[in-house]
Parts: sequence; C-alpha cells; structure tokens
Amino acid sequence: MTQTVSADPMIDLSTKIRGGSQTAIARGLTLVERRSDTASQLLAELWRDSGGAHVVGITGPAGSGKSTLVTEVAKEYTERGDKVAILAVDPSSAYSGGAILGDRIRMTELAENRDIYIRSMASRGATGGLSRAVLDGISLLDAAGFDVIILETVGVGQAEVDVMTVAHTVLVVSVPGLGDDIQAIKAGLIEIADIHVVNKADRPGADLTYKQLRESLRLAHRPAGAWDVSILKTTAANGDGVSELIDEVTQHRKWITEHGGLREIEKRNAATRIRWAAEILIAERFRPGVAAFDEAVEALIAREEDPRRAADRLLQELAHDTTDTERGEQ
Ligand SMILES: Nc1nc2c(ncn2[C@@H]2O[C@H](COP(=O)(O)OP(=O)(O)OP(=O)(O)O)[C@@H](O)[C@H]2O)c(=O)[nH]1
Ligand SMILES: [Mg+2]
Repeated sequence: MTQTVSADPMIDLSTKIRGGSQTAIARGLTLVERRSDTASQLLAELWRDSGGAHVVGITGPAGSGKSTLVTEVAKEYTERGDKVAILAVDPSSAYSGGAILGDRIRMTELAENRDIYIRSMASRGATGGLSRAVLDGISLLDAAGFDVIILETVGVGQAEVDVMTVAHTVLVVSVPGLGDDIQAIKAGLIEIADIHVVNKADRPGADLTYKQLRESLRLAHRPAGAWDVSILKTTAANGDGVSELIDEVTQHRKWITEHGGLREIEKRNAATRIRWAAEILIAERFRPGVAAFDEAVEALIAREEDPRRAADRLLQELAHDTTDTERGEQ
C-alpha cells in the first residue's frame, strides 16, 4: 500500500523521498523543521521504511574542526559504498551565521557527490522543538535510504548533549591548545562520548591532549561490561586518521548491536516518539473551541466535575474518536 502513488500530496512526496529525490528530501525536511501538520502525515507514511541507518553524533568546541572532519568522514563512507546524510544542527541561533557560512563552503565541496546530502537545521526557539525536528529529520533521512546519518552540533552545552542522545555513536572532538584543561571535560561531554577524537593532530600539544583524555577516562567510573571508550587522533585537514575513525565507529555499532545498546537507544527514541504524538493529539483536542473541552471547563467551574475526572473522560472520548477515524480511513 505504501508504494502506490496517489492523489494525496503527502503520499506522493513520501514516495519521492523513499526514492531518494534530493528535492523531495529538502521539501520534507522544511516541513519537519516548521513542525507543520503535514509533517506528521509525511512521517507517518515514512515510518515503516526508517530504522536502518546508523546515526553518528559529533560535537565539540567551536572551531575544533567538526565540519572539516564530518566532510572527510562522509567522503570516506561514500568510497566504501555508503550513502551519507549530514544534519548540521545549531541549537543556539546566536552562532548560526558562522555555521551557515561554514556549511556553504562545505556544500560547494560536496555538491558533486550524489551520495552525500547536507542540510542545516537551526533552532526555532525551544530546545524541545529542535530535538523533535532533529529526530523527525533523522527518520525522514533514514527512510530516504541513507546508510549513515551524521548529526553535527555547534558548540558545547546542554542543548548539544540533549541532541546527542538520539545518536547511536557519539564522537566528541577535542583539539590541542585550547587551554590547560580539555574543553570536553569542562563541558561535561566526557560522559556522552563513545569515541573521543583529538583533531588537529598535526598541531603541537596533540599528544598532551591525548594523554589528558586517557587519564580522565581512566579515572571515570565505567560500569562493568560497558563499551571501552576509545581515543583517536585525526588531522581532518588532510584526512589522516579518518579511515581508522570510521573503522572504530563500525566497531562501536557492532558492539552496541550485540550488547543491547542499540535496542536501548531505539526503545528510548520510540518512547519519546509516542509521547510526542500523544501530546499533539491532546493539544489538538484539549483546547477552547472544542465542544467537549468547553463543556468540561464549565462543569469544572460549576464544581460538577473535578479536573482529574474531566481529563480522564476527555481522554476516553479522544480514544473513541481516534479509533473511529482510523477505521474510516481503511
Ligand atoms: N591544522 C589543522 N587545522 C584544521 C584541522 N581540521 C580543521 N582545521 C581548521 O580549523 C578551522 C575550523 O574548522 P571547522 O571544520 O570549521 O570547525 P568546526 O568545529 O566545524 O567549527 P564551528 O562550526 O564554528 O564550531 C578551519 O580553519 C579548518 O581548516 C586539522 O586537522 N588541522
Ligand atoms: Mg562547523
């Protein structure tokens, strides 16, 4: 049924996205970013076809070479036969100018490569809103057939940590010479890394940064049987270490697949999706102007009903409505 082309524009768009059309993907991501109603319909169409991609998150301080590294990583993946999507996320609109500039340069470099798709997503206010757009964006790109989706965030802060929770493998980039301490440790990023990358390994001090990271990992409490967090050196500027980094990401993917970690992330993401979908359903019905809701408001004021009972009753009515709608559609 999902394969049929119909008059429904969302089914039509989802078919094109599944076929890998870059124009359709861009349109879909714009809908997702705007969080429009049509985006939910589109994602419903695509849901069954998503779930196969490996999501790699990459974060680290500004200027550490994330974009350069991601570009090299993406190119190397395509040489290995994989299709790669890059989602550059900017949780803080204050930095978006720089990110957009960097991405323009990169987009030009990668424009020739049909196996790489690149897109920026900026914050539209609420952090929660951004996480949602990111998760939906990932599902869309996944359904579009990308094998690897790289999620890149600018800067180091709580918003980056939040965004990274959706990734299967998290890379944290450090660079030599940013001070006595490693930025990642200061920013509390050490806990979220599956793989540490010391980029700009061509610069003096790379060995010291490496040793500091190794020491902090040694001191960190690691639960028994947990993934052995690795530290790799790269020089994104010339591609050194990129191949080894991809091997390590592949190794991590294999490890979490075998040890239940992947399933844990999938469970967490699925739970989030259901809660979000429920929130949308409720927000649509639990608002002034919806007859049943207005009646409940009056009943509460008249002390004929208590809030909990009213909410319960409205939820049950909502459940009946939804079931009816679904039957009607089939
Ligand atoms: N020497 C050296 N310079 C590098 C390396 N990787 C990146 N750079 C340079 O570092 C600068 C910043 O690189 P970006 O890739 O834009 O860094 P970023 O982390 O994406 O920066 P933001 O998006 O602003 O956070 C650029 O001038 C790069 O050319 C490297 O391995 N060695
Ligand atoms: Mg960048």
